[in-house]
Amino acid sequence: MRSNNLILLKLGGSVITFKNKALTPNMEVIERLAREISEALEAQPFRLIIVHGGGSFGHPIAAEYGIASGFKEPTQMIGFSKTHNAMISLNTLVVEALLNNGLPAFSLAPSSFIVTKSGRIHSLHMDALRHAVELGFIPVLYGDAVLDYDAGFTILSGDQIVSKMAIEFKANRIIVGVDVDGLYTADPKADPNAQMISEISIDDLKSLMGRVGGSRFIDVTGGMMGKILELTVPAAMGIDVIITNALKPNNIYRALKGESVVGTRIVKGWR
Ligand code: IP8
Repeated sequence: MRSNNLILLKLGGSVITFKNKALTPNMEVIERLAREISEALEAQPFRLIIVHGGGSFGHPIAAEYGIASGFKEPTQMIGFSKTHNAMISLNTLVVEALLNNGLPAFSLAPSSFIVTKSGRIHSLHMDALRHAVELGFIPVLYGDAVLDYDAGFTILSGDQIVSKMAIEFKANRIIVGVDVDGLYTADPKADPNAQMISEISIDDLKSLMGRVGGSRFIDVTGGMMGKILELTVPAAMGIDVIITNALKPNNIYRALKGESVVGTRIVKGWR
């Protein structure tokens, strides 16, 4: 039963930053997306949790210090803190853009309420987040450097957070904003014959898995493949999942309003 009318919106790091330029936000896109979110909420109220990725803020620093593969030596600790801090900087830009559009955006650091075990969310304290959503805030979370029971620390992807939150809240819909039109039969940036898939079942997704490819730029959490893997769990529970190009104006606005957009829907059914 879904009565909370909640949408999980993931804004990919490749959308809100220039992935090939260290620590460079794409302010034009961040501001446009904030406007689209505000206009969609004005047209039709719904509850919303936003989760954004790391792009050129989180990933290069995490890679430099080997944060995703866990604690090996004390020299990494400064890298853990720098990664987390870079994510706070990016998060501040996203939150500010939302605030400037009159939206009650509320930043919550995943590393302060989540501890992972071997990279998977293990201990999760949802009280503040639940309360914030109930009151009508728009929590803005992000992929983060987190503490891990087995590895000491690791990188928790925004995609794992989105999936987990969608399951916890029994969300109506997950919208994943990326820098391509949707899922392709091969990596569209490398293969000109790659074809966009508008709807795919979980079973077909699994067979496609090996062909989708990672990311051209440093992506310590697995690029498009990692994203898909995470999304199969909520999709299997019947949560609507749509992957669309957030670099193209109005896709996020339309998807938030439940209108059809160019993109890939992941459906529960088997063919
Ligand atoms: O970009 C990872 O989140 P993602 C964030 O959603 C960091 O995979 C800190 C690298």
